[in-house]
Amino acid sequence: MFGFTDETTITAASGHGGSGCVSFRREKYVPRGGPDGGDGGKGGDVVFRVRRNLRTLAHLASQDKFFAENGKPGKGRKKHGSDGQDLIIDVPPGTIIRDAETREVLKDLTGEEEHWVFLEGGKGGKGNWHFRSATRQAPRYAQSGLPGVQRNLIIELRIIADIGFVGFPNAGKSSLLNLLTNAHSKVAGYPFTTKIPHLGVFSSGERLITLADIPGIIEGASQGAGLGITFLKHIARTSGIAYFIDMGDEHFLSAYEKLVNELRTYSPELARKPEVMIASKMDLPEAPQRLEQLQKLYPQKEIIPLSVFSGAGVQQVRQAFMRLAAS
Ligand SMILES: Nc1nc2c(ncn2[C@@H]2O[C@H](COP(=O)(O)OP(=O)(O)OP(=O)(O)O)[C@@H](O)[C@H]2O)c(=O)[nH]1
Ligand SMILES: [Mg+2]
Repeated sequence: MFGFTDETTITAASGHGGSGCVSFRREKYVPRGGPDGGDGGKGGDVVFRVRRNLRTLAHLASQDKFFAENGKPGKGRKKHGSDGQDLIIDVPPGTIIRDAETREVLKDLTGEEEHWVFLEGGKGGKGNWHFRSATRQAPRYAQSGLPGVQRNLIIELRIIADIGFVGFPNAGKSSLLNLLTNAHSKVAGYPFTTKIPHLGVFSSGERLITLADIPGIIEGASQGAGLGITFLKHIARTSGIAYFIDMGDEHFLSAYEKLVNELRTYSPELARKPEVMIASKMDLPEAPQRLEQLQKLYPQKEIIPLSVFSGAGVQQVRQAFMRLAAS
């Protein structure tokens, strides 16, 4: 999907335990030595590890089997077989692990550097020397290792950001993201320039504020029009929404209502989030008079006039984002 992988299906399995060994001591001058078969090693675990520097699941898309190593069998002279290596799957923050059949959420990995042991490897079997007794001095028996566990999983990414950008295509979302943050989201004077979500971060004192720029939304997006609603899930976990109203667009008065409607159809909760309206491209000649009309229509709403070109309003936008992020 446009080079942005936000869902992939995998099979994960922990390693089997190595089997215990049946062996007897063989030494010169000791013709019938006692049992000395060592234990099998433990199978490797399957571990999920959250990595901050990852932003997508693309690194998992080309592989569908993630199997940890099996434990090695025990050896003579009571030697343990070595444990199987763990299999570590790195994922970005915001990754949700689901059962592939039921879609049940098994884990929501939101934390940074979180380390979650998902499937434990099978225990190694005991070697035959454990089974010696007064009545049985030469046990020809050892335990086999316990099997590992296999699961089919859906790995899903729902980006975690403070503010989600919502607007029609071409409204100036990416331009603002690039201005406020270190991001390089492509900007161009045609619709649907942005095809995949982009994240950017700016700092306000101690706090880092993450902005999510998603592809433009059009009327009917919730029914699949344009790039559809595939990307709305990436702003589901934000503190607030910034609605961009393009003051160069003659339909500026109906834009907000249409955008909220699409969000509401997708998720009522999303449409109820704390919000700010950004009147973009205020440097255009027709903009000041249009802004008055917009303010008249929504007297109770906070509308911030912004021009990325002149820099007017940038400070107010930044402050509004900080406030929303804290809400
Ligand atoms: N006059 C004016 N034009 C602007 C301003 N901000 C952005 N633009 C222009 O508007 C066009 C679209 O900008 P983008 O930032 O790509 O818009 P977008 O909302 O990210 O668009 P999509 O990715 O297609 O949804 C570009 O030609 C920008 O140069 C502004 O403050 N004033
Ligand atoms: Mg864009």
